[in-house]
Amino acid sequence: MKLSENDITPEQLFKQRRKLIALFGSATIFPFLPNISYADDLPDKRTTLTFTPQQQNSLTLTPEDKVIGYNNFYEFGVEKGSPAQYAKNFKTDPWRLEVTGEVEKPLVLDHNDLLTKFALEERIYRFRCVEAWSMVIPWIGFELASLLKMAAPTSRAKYVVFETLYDPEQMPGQKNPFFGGGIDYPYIEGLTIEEAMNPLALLSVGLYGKTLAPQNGAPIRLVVPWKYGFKSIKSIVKITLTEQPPITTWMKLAPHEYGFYANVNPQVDHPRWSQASERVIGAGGLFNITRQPTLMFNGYEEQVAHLYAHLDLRKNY
Ligand SMILES: Nc1nc2c(c(=O)[nH]1)N[C@H]1C(S)=C(S)[C@@H](COP(=O)(O)O)O[C@H]1N2
Ligand SMILES: [Mo]
Repeated sequence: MKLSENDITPEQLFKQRRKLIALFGSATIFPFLPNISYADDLPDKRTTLTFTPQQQNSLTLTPEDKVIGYNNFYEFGVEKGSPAQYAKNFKTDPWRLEVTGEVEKPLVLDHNDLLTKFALEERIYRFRCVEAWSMVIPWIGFELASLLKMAAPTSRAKYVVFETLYDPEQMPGQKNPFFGGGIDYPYIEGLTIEEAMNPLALLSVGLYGKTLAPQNGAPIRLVVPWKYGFKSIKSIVKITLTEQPPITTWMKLAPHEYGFYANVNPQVDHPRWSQASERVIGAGGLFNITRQPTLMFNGYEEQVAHLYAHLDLRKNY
């Protein structure tokens, strides 16, 4: 993964400038511009969701235009602005999500099921990318455990494996290995069954009150707030319960840099950079350089530390 110190891409800056130029009729009065929403440049197919809102907590939400404009979704290119641009026409309805493997009751959900089969609730979570930046996102979704229980895991189910859609015609990064960051697609992620059953593990179908934009992983993606962002796999088509551990995408690409667990841990650095602190996206004004200390398990230690009590987190990174 690339580590970028720039929150705003030249293309985004260009769009912001273009807007103000249109507004004020001069290119010279704003040589450099602060963060201004450009999200309304995008055709927007998102619809409003009905959900139980979360009680206000002390976290400051990342502005919506950052959440939908600064993305990692390598199927649509490796630059932070690429997913919003290249996923614009990504077809997410109809959709088919299959739950299979070590389950008593395999099941298939269609697009409508994703939004109606489970009561939707809001979860305001910290989100920490392994590249050392962070956001706070008001997700909407339901607990992964609810879906897994519906499928009735067998006693042999030890892992839960997730797979993103494979469709090179729609995903330019799958068609062209240079555009897609050299990843062997489809994108695969996994959790232990204990992790998957933890109440914090969320299947998200929306954020900021609306269905997901394609660049955020529409129509359904995983959110595991105590782990690095790459575990939170997008646009899921298949969930397989297995006895054996999966070989996940980033592990396969660079095993000494990205492990299976990928728990947020300020004490275990990435081989190429420190994980002790993080850049807060959307904060810090003009140059967006606000940093804050990274928290153990991204601030969710109380809820998840017991899952790893017997593990050496330096070895099991
Ligand atoms: N299929 C797929 N899922 C993915 C990725 C990806 O490239 N492909 N990137 C991951 C990474 S590295 C991060 S940080 C998050 C970003 O989620 P966001 O763009 O919604 O903030 O998605 C994760 N899920
Ligand atoms: Mo990430």
